[in-house]
Amino acid sequence: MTSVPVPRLRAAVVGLLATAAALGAGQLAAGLAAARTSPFVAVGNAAIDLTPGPVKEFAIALFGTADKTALLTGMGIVIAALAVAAGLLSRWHWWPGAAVIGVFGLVGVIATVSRPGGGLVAPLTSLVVGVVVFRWLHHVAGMAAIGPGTSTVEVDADRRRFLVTSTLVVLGAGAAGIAGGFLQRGAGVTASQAAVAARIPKVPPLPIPPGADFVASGTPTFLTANRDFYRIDTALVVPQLRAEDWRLRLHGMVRRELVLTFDDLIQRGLQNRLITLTCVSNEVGGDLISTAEFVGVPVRDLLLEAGVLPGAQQLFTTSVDSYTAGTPLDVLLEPDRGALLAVGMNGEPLPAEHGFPVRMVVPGLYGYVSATKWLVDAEVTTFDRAPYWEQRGWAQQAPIKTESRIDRPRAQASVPAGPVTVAGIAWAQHTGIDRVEVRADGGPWQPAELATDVSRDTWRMWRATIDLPPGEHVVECRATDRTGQPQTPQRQPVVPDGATGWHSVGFSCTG
Ligand SMILES: Nc1nc2c(c(=O)[nH]1)N[C@H]1C(S)=C(S)[C@@H](COP(=O)(O)O)O[C@H]1N2
Ligand SMILES: [Mo]
Repeated sequence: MTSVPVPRLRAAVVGLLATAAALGAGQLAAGLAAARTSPFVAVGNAAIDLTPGPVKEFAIALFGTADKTALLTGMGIVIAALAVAAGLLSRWHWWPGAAVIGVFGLVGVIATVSRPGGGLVAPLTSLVVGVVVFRWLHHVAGMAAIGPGTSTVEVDADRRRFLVTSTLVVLGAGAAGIAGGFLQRGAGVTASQAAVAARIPKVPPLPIPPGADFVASGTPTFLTANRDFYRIDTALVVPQLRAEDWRLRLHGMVRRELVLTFDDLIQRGLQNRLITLTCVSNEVGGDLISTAEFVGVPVRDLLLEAGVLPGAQQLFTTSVDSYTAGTPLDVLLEPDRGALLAVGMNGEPLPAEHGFPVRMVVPGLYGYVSATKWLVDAEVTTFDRAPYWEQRGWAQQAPIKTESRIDRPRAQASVPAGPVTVAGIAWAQHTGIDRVEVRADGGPWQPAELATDVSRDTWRMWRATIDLPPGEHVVECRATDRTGQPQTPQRQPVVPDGATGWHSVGFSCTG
């Protein structure tokens, strides 16, 4: 206790540094305990889980795929503000600030313990370090009772002491945080991926016929490189799961429950499939769509091996970080659907971001009802059980809708008048694309040239040339699938089961 209050700036610094020390220590303890989540990340995940669906969609719409960065930044700001407040509350006594930090530490304990793989060690370390460092720094900050009569020598020595202590705390917290991050990342996944790469038999990759894309005219490449493949998930940090530690339990309404190791799984025989994956949150004209050659074990084979009991309706899959999805069993059991428990993507083991070591992929269904990454549990059950996004108002069944997108010209582009090349993609997974048409300025529709057909489960590129005079123009496109079903012009939002409408692009021609 000090007779003279700690100066405001110092008090704020005490709060900030004690909090930084708590977070750094928590990260290090999580790394040492091989926990899958640090307290900071666990609080972030809890925040995501507690956020109402509409707010989450708003955040995704606002920040796009940077939503996680936005959340972590937001959390950082809130935590820093609380830390400063804790410091300022403690200008006369150490305990109000320590209490704030303690309560916040308890929130961290609750959030971490309620996450799979969280553990108690890291958040408790955070709490204790936060309170102890606060008490200690507060003591150093208030050592010299600065008042009338304090000598300048004393003031100088005091200032130096506080500065040195603060610097030590900053360095310690930073080093602990960085070391903890390394320990968590180096949980052996890179080595495990190398081992998997050697164990995946070299199945000859499916040949992509020439002319499967119109890259020169502005479409994407037919296959999307793994690093460019769109990524959507609720995981704040990428789950680190080694193939050696992986187990899949296939259970529920089955005659015979299966528990498979990674080796058990791939011994059942791998198949290659070209699949275009699409996110239900893809807006008309959006880029949440990519194509890869997946290799894996047919889901149908595993279901037949386990023996699905009558009355079962969905396969309820769960990831190591508790994401859940429900896939209709009638789709998975179709003899030619080609749903896979994938272990590889474009000739490599799955990247960690895309579900290493095992994920599901189902041609023709949006990712949220089918493409569970870091898959560890599959329960054969009825539709009574609602998975993650269904609990938040999204549709239970979500076949991908026939859609098309214009990639060239880009919106607001300026191109020379005359013959203008319009190019893009169209998709109707598991049905296939039959026709794409384009028109300019509401004029007559004209057929586009289609790229070589590769598979009904993948996107199809198209291009057309339209003669345009100088001035402003709008082009539109529409696709028709192989059942003769045209893409609807009716605009629908992404909620609850995927956006529809024609994509249009405005640009200008210069004379
Ligand atoms: N574990 C887990 N799997 C998941 C998700 C998730 O949030 N967690 N999101 C799903 C959604 S909404 C989509 S669109 C696809 C995206 O897969 P990708 O990131 O490999 O493109 O993964 C699906 N699988
Ligand atoms: Mo998605």
